[in-house]
Amino acid sequence: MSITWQQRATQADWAQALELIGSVDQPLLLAHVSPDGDALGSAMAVGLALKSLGKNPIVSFGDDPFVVPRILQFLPGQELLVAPADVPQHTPVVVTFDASTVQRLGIFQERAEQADVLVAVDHHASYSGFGTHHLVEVGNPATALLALQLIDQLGVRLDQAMATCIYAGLITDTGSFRYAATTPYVHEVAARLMATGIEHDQIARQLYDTAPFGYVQVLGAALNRAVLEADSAGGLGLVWTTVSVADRSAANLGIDSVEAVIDAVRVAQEADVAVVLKEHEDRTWRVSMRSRGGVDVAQVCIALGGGGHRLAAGYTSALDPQQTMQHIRAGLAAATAIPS
Ligand SMILES: [Mn+2]
Repeated sequence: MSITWQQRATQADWAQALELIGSVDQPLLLAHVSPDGDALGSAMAVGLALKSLGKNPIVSFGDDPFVVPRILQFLPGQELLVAPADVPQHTPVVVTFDASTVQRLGIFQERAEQADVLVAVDHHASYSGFGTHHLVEVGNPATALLALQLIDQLGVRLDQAMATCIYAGLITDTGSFRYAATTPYVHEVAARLMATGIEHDQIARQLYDTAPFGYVQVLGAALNRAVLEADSAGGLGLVWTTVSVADRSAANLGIDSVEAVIDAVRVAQEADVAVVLKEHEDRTWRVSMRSRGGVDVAQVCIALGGGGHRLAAGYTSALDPQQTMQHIRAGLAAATAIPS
């Protein structure tokens, strides 16, 4: 069973959120753990906008150790980042970006649960409803588009730095304008962002086309041991592989550096569903799941404690890869079963 957030942010929701964010000098802007371009780009863009209004926003995310993923270190606004341990004890207004559940805030979870004002900005079908205020639009292609709306409503003139952050979010969540989420509006926004003078080619290169040689080797090993199960997922097919801590440590790669392995695995045309299990240093496995459209993988991942979108979802498994794959096969079989 999937949970769907039914409300769409109203004009009153926007007005109230703007007033609350505008009422403090130091709003705390949080991306989800292991932030991607959409989460950190959104938080950073809004941070830069608030900074331009003379405020002192803090941008953070609940990872320990606190390391900005390599591919996002080029984003403007890094000076706004504060490690969780150094974030002031009391920040009356917290805004979260691209987090569908409070668990996705990592070590900020408790603080978020206790916040007097927590504005959640999100677009996931699996958004849980957490927070005191919600700027949530399920089906919106990217949280970055909601962040842009926030910047516009704050009355801030969009500059190149903010536009770079928004663009990073937009291409992350639309697969560089390839996914079904890419609407005419997405292209209109992209044109507006480009008109600020952003270096869109460099942004794409940083996000997708730059990695240490060690990554090439880890990718090769992961692809080499990929398994195709044509009968899984109700006969729609499953392709899966693993990336262990041992793989990564040999190449000195953080877990954020192997996010793109799934994009190479999912090209196998015999499989509707692609899965990559990535071992974390804490010995749990981060599961990434993609579908070509035959299976709602958000439903499968939500049932296993995670979240995401219909065609891209994930969860964390405490089991070993063999047991994890058994659960995934069962989940996929249930998701593709034809009701009798
Ligand atoms: Mn997103």
